[in-house]
Amino acid sequence: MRTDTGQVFRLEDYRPSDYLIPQTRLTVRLAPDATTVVAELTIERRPGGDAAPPLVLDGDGLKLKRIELESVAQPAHEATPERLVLNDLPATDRFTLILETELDPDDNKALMGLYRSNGVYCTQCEPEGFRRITYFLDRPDVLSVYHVRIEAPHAAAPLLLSNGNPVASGELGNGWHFAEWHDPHPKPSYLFALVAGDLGRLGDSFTTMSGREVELGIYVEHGKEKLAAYAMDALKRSMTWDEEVFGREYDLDVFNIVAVSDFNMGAMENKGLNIFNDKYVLADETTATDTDFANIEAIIAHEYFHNWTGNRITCRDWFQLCLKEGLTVYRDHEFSADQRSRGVKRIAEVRTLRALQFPEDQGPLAHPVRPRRYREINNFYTATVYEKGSEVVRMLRTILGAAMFRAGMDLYFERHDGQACTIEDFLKVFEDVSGRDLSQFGLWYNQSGTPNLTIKPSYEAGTLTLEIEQSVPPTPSESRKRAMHIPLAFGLIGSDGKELEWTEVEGASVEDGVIHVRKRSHKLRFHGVAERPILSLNRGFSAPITLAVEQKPEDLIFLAGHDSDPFARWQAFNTLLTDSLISAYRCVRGDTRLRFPSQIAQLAGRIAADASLEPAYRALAITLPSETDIARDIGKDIDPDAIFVARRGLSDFIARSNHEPFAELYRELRDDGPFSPDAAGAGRRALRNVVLGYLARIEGGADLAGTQFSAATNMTDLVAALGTLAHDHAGSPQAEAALADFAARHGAMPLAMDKWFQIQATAPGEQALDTVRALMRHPAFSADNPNRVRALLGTFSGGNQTGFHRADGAAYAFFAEMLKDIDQRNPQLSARLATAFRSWRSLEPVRQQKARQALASIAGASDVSVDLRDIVERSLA
Ligand code: 0A1
Ligand code: ZN
Repeated sequence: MRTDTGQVFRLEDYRPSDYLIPQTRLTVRLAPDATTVVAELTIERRPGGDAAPPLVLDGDGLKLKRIELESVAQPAHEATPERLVLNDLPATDRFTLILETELDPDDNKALMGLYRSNGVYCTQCEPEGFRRITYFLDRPDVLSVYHVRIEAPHAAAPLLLSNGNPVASGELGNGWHFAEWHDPHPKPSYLFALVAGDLGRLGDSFTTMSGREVELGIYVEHGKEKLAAYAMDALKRSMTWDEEVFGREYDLDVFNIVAVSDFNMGAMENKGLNIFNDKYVLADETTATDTDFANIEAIIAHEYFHNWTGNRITCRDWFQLCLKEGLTVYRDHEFSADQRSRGVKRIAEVRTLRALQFPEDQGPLAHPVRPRRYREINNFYTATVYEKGSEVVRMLRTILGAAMFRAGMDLYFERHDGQACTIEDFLKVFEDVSGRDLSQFGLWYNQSGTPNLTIKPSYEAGTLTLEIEQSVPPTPSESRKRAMHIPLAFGLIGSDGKELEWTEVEGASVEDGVIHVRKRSHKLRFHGVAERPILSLNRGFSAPITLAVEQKPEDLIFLAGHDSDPFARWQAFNTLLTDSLISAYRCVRGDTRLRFPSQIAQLAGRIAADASLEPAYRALAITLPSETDIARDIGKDIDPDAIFVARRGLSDFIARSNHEPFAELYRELRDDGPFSPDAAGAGRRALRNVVLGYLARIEGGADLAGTQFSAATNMTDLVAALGTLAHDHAGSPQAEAALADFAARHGAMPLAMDKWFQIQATAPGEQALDTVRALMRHPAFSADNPNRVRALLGTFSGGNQTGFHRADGAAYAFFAEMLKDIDQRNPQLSARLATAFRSWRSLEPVRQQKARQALASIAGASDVSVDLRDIVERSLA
């Protein structure tokens, strides 16, 4: 484990490497605890570089067994596990360096570099894992053509895969065999991959737009091939979509995906050989929920889309991570929107952004979409880089319009194919095609914090005035902010629900339904507006900001029923719900009786039953803001127990007020037909299960959920029923029976058991801590497997407000101990889990104090990884 060296990396310190490695030949001889890697590197001096600089290659925990420089064995060198330095280099511009290293894949629990998962050898090299395999210029701007030879015993590893196209294979005697792969596309080391093992295969093929045949393979544990069918279908749809929407064709003869069960993230876009967390490949209706299906579709697409945005055009340095990630998330969002319902997808995206990115931007871990400094790059695979990064690309499209955006993307691919680029390169193509100056817009990449717009409307004699003030709150190391370019999509709605026109506008540029806010304050005047309009603002969530507008409840109710923009319509009702939850919270804290406006319950009932709306939309609309959403909107001095009481109060109120119609709807939505994971089927199940959640709060609810649990023929309905029982009827005979039954049925399927862990870890109340402690001893749990750890500890800390934030601080102390333990083996995992503390300063004082103590206990420990220390120290700063 690497502990802190105190080193900070800064964007302004970037300089190109002195050397290049145009060719890399690897021979990997696999053995569980003694794999040898022979790297034959063709090294060149960078043209125009310094005279004779030393060659300094990166390593991480490496053991050098042999070194040869231009056929000279043992040339003068200095090798440590972290570095290989050669001072005396041949005078020629190009020379060959041969290095042999020895690795212990079985001992690799950090899951970076070469490791074994369930007996399968696999690699993870992004961002800096290649240096755990061989010494290299392990940085994304060093592109190399790879030729890889893998040797392994046939019995243990009949399958030998790497990047590119297969070029040779054969037997070696003694039961060993080999395969060779050649990837003609120069790539950075982080995209290298190797897989070897005994796996089943689901095969297919795809004919590209220019008529080339591509062989597709998805590799999974034997016997699970059928569970990869949905992923394969999603892959083919992604390939077609990228051709149709972005004109991008696949560029190798094969495209392989391998599912492994131990993986730190979702998946990895290695060239021609994507490696996936099996959670995002394996699915059928009995093992996966509708959310799982949607995630699989999105992540398969995301990794595939990286082939152009990430692989063909990569990042110059890791500060530019958003160049590939934000853009690729934008592309996968658009793909899912086209495959499913655009309006519903947008609402779901915004909910995720608010749940994950807003707290980051509003807390101690805030950083710009393109950070300027880091201690540990692994800690910057964040919602800000990914999700806000995607929002920035979306705003660019809003500002330029669809056609200009596409022209810019075309130029990007044409101009930068084969290069390692920066955000400046990306913005420049759009400036060049449009002739616009995007320098103010570029602040979205460089300035952290969630901008806020305060809007004061007034109407008089045909003129609507909007006074708009923008502010960006101070964030760590950025106290003063500049005014941003915020594209605010809007509509003016008349009393008949139709859009109102205006004759003239002054005070800011307004184009195609978008106000371009560029200054700290604007006074906009719309003339010729026939009546006082109802304002629909930030339509489609055109900018990732917070809005403060005083809107009357009647206006919100009107918008919730009439806005033609599905996001704004959803937002209107969500604002009503949030407002009444916050008032209820204040009542709980002030010890006064809870009261809810009856209009809210009526409106919920009306939306739920409105057959003109998609079921998936209705489900989202009547889902109450989560406890974390409410906490975020309250902002400070948070008491999670009071939030829980308030939320439960509103839920009960809506349920009681709509008992009959909800029961009727629940019956109507029963799905008797064959299962389909498509958006329509998923939408119906979503609505029915939200309604179940309400009905479960009324008398007979446990029986209703118990009946659904017994009758369920798919995982979505099964976990919805189990969740309802375990959360709303904890300890009841129905809940106990269902939990036992689920474990008996799914005990052998770890991904299904994750749902069982998750549900119990998120059961509200203080006792959850004891439950989690006990479940850590369950045979299906493993503290080394990231999926298990996230299912139990991740959902407990991130999804159980009353359990994790119990007032005595016991859960914080427990969690800190768990983090220190996990950190010994997997620093990336411990660091990511530790972000659960990121909003600790917004808690009420007693909990704040306990959370600080827990963080301090980690900071004070001596053997903490650089990853975990970085998160903890930034959280405490
Ligand atoms: N590039 C991947 C994300 C990823 C990052 C790091 C990993 O290992 C620690 C794995 C995957 C993506 O965006 O999908
Ligand atoms: Zn990605």
